[in-house]
Amino acid sequence: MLNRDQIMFYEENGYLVIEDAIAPEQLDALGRVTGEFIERSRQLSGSDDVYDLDAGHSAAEPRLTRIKLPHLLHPIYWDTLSVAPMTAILTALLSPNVRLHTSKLNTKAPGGGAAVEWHQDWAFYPHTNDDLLAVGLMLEDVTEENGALMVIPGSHKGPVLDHTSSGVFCGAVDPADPLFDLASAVTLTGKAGTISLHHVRTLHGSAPNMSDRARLLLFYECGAADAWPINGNSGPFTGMPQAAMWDDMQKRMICGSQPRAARLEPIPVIMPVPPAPDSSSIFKVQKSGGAVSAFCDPRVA
Ligand SMILES: O=C(O)CCC(=O)C(=O)O
Repeated sequence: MLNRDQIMFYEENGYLVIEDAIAPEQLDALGRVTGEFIERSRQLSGSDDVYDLDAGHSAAEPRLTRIKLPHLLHPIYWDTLSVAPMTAILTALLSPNVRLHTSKLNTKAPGGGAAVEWHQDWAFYPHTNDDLLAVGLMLEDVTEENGALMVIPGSHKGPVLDHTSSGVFCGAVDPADPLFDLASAVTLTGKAGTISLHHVRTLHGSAPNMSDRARLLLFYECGAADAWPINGNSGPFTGMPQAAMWDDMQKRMICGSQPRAARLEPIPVIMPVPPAPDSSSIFKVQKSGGAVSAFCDPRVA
């Protein structure tokens, strides 16, 4: 599925975009199931284990930032990930043994749906090596106007930037950080069915959705299975007893098997502590942690 040039592009730049990555019928089915989940959110007045609500959500006008862990909510989300061509792409970029770290469906609502401030996923969940990435499957067309994902090419080879505000982990970099080079950002747009891939250390963020169309991006965050999470990170295994963690790791295998050996690489690690007051989603971490917005920061021209 991936040719040598695509693999080299990913290794050099820390991201890649692939058009028509899934079959049109699969895309239609995903759209239908996702629409049903959004419909059900009308009954809610607060966020819960499934939905993260955006400001202004109501029964008349559902406004969500996220549907959490979709792979646990409906088989279609796991089935999309665990077959070719996804498996071929993941094994080409990561390892024959690939484990799902987490999934999320970011449903940026029309008319101002929340920005995701610039960050590195690595700042949230460092592992023993950094062969991890996020797949973003576009369920609708993504354009400059509806809050496309943006990345800083090559930043996966650079430092882990400071993700704190007033001494608390806020899950976002300060837009005024001299190590943050916003001018080199690239916007990842595409038709529905396109996927983007970004390395776990690649700096990325996205603006509010100022269009009249939802931006539905289904993220699968995956890694080489010999990348073991470092205790104290904010990943899915936090607080799990050892046996439950081992069991859960098997359930998350997309291809291959879970090795006992951890591969250690000499790479920068900064732990995401002390945690923000609300760690229930990146939106809540950034808000409650006091992140400075790159999208309306008066210090950034
Ligand atoms: O939805 C987006 O635009 C980015 C999401 C993201 O980076 C995250 O949830 O970690």
